[in-house]
Amino acid sequence: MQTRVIMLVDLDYFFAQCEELRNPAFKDKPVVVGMYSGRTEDSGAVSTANYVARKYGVKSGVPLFLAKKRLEGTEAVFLPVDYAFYEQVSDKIMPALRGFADAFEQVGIDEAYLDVTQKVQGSFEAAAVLAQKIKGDVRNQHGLTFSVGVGPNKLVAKIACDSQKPDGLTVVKPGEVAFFLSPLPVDRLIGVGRKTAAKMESLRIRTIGDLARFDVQRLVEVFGKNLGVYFHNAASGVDDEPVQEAGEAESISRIATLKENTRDLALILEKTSQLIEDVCKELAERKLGFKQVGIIAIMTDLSVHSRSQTLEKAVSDVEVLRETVRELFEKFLVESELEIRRVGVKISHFTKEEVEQKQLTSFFQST
Ligand code: TTP
Ligand code: MG
Repeated sequence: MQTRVIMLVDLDYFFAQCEELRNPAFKDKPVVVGMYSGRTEDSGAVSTANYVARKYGVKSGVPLFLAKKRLEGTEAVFLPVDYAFYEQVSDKIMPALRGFADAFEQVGIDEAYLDVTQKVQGSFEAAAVLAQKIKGDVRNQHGLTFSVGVGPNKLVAKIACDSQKPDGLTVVKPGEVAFFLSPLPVDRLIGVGRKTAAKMESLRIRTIGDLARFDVQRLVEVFGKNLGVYFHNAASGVDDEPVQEAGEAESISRIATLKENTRDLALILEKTSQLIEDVCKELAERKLGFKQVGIIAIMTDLSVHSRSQTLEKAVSDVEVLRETVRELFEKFLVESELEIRRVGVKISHFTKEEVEQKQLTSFFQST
């Protein structure tokens, strides 16, 4: 199974770039988009600033009065946030990006992950070419620039993107991940904020490489099991989160790591039965029926596989779910060779009516 090719696209100085878009005369001037709190004329903070302004030390979070001071004597333009307009721009760009991906996940007004594995047939060279093409298209058709990171997973793609801005293109191939990550400061990892970084510093962990080499057991002692293991994996560039389509928000799913890597159906079903309980709890709370059942298998090489089955009619029955998950895994084990590391269960294609009907039936049965 081939490794994944994931892109993270992050539009450059987004709010300020949108302002330049509708007013090209701003382009060479410092542009500051501010969130004015309204107490005094200058109270509030910078939402974002273009790269001309950033040269003066003006960026997100800087108090507006300070930004004004730093930009004194320049032709700086200060503007209030016009979120509705930025959303309109975003709503044009995102569908354009989506067209280039096998799977697409928007993660903010100006950011999206693209899984392009199939599109580039697993080739990072082809992905670099594709990224250039997308850049050209978005520039020509929409007049905007973005930075893009390409990596074998979301974590690496994100850090790659942040490493070269604006208008950057950074490709990190699977074999280059350790080399790329290890010199970077630990706070470049999602989840390592100021406090955590300080704690790590006291353990002499400064770079991502330090963190990757640090004894996992001790990390678990200091940060707890979940975080400790997460930090260890993240520092090693390991991340198997799939790029999740927004439409799939209309689904309920749970993923968990198996106690050991395995191909043993009984062990797999033991884990999925816990997941199914969770899924059904949420299903009951939302009073839904489902018509499609899916399974997710993440293998030891971190490749992600999914299989699904559409039912003849919508149900809300836990036994049907159990049985379908069993069948799907039975089939999947025949088709796959590697051991499985994580498993997931997903239901979708919801209906409200079925449940209402069922509730009626059970009402009559119980009276
Ligand atoms: P970012 O993508 O973090 O920043 P950016 O697009 O302005 O700059 P970059 O070139 O580094 O990508 O955030 C997207 C938008 O979110 C940004 O344009 C404005 C808004 N934002 C805030 O309002 N406050 C903040 O503190 C940050 C970080 C962003
Ligand atoms: Mg941005």
